Amino acid sequence: MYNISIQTILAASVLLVIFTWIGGVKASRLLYSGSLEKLHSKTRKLLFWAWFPILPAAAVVTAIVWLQMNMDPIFWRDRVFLQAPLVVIPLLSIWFVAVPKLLKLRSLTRVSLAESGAAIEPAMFHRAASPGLVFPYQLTALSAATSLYFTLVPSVPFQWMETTIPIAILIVLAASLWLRHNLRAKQVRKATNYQAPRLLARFGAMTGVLIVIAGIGFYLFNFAMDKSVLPAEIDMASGTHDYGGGAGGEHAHHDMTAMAGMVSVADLTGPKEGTPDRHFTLVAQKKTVTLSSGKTVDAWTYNGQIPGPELRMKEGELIEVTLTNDDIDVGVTAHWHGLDVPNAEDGVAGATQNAVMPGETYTYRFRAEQVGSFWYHSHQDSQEAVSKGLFGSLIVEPKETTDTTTFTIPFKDITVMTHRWKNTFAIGANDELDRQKVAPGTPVRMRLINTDDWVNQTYTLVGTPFEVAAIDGTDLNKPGLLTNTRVIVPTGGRFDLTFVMPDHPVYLNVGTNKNGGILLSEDGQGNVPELPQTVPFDPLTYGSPKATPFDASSSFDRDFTLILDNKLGFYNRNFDFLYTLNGKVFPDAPMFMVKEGDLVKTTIISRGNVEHPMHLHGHHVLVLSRNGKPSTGSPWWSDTLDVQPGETYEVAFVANNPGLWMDHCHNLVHAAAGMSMHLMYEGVTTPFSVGSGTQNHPE
Ligand SMILES: [Cu+2]
Repeated sequence: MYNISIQTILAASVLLVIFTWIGGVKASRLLYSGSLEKLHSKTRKLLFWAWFPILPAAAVVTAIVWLQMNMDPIFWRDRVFLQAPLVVIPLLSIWFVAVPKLLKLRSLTRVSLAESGAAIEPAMFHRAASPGLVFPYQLTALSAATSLYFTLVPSVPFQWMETTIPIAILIVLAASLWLRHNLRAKQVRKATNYQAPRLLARFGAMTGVLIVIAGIGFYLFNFAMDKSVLPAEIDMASGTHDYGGGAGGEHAHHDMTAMAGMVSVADLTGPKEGTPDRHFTLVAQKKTVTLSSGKTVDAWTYNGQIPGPELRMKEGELIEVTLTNDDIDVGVTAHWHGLDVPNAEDGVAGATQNAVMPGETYTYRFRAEQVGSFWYHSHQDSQEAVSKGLFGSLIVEPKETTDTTTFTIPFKDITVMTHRWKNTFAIGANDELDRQKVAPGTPVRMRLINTDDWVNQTYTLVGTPFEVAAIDGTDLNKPGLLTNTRVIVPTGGRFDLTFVMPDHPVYLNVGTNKNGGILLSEDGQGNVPELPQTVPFDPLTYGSPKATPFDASSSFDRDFTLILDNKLGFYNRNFDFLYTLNGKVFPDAPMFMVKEGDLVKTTIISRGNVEHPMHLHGHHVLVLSRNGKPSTGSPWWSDTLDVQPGETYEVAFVANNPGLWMDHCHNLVHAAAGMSMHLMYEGVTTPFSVGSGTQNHPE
């Protein structure tokens, strides 16, 4: 409903501008009617253009009222106090100032027509040129255009300049029009025998005005475009600091100025000493890979395969990964998505390391401390790299091979890594129905990993009740049995489903194609079943509560607000709808500042019109509430939290992993368009930088 409201405001605002503009032009031309008959019929048409804009205006106002009645002030404050007056007040001036004058003129022309059918009398010219008749129509159009501007470029959080400049332009333009109409009215009154200017003269004057407006517009357009160019080099440790409210915020500034005890990101490494328990080699290379159907994909791969090799490890093991770049010209890294490793091992080009260029090698060392389903991908040019195949799954098994109280061997572990290769959907490298043999009675764990870009993937498990055992690599407490439930995984997110294989086929359907999925059966045969009606899975109330290190009633050291929104504008010379973080895009987006040990709360509010799976590196956040409703099920820890339009999430985490951590939308196309910010620990510096003058382009 939120989305319908904001789309209504947008669409109706566009219509309002068009309708009022037509009204304004017609009002101004009334004077040039030529004959009494024409003048009379034009007054009728103009009455119609007083009525017509009421429809879109009413739609805008209704949508704003709905927002005001159902949502928090952050969703409607600007719309109620800025946009609604811009739409309503000028419209009232049409009705209370212009229309009475118009009616008077209409009755005069009617009488005149009935009596003589003669030419227009001077008194009628005076009335047709009256600023009180013409100006309200044109003011309404200008005002509607300003309201539309605020719809496209909202000033939220409130920015003084961003609000006053458009209003000032509106006032200047309105004042010019008012002066022009007064001048014109005076000329008409002075002339004893008024003659409308010739069409050519009017056309010339109008062209002149348009050229001036276009010139100013062109200048502003270019100015904004040039201003949006990203600097050649950006140090991610610099930026707009946001210290959050809360207890820790006050002293924060002083700590920053104390330069003692500064630590470089490059020194925040995993264990440097010790023989690794497990060593992996990843070689990034271009390769044409064949999917199961025989279709080929020109891919960027780790080790020549898509997805890259599954990295399986056990809890507590010391892991060493050697990454070599063969021939990926833009460079590569390996980021362990969801695994909270030390900062220097996080694999973000420009933040925690330099991109690994062709011929170079980089070694990561970390201890696998969390059990669960993760994935890794390149965080250099990540939108292109991930879409082309530089990713793989990363699974951390518990220390014991199996939990004997729950599972009896053998245990079937299926990684379901879904990805769209251009127009071909595949699970792993399988783009056909994937049939797998599973003996009845076998415990099954399906690890759903959505590696796509801007696709909230839907997974429907048919043929058995199941549990959602884990989200984002964290087990849920006492998950209940589910049936006829679809699980929607945001891009970058992971959900683990568990069940015991029954004596009949089980089918995991992915997406909207009925035959896209995995069919499990005893003999590898069987038919794809009909898909039932389903309800979406909701983690907010699922499972049972369990004690957590902190909760909604804790006292927080930092309290941040993060508003996600859309804005029409430039990003690095590209004109587009930008996805903003507190009204800004990288590198102007705020940097959340914390101190080690802080308990941090963040309220994420999405005013925009599309979903944003927000991914915080190096930490897992605990969901406290959604839309004011507290989380009442199992503790819900997330590293990739999908925030839908109109939603508000309160999340919290402990700042226990010092460094410089990316916090971005995992719809990588959004991140690449600037929806990227970072969490910064006080006292941390980075020797790395990003920008066109460097080799590092993390998004
Ligand atoms: Cu996004």
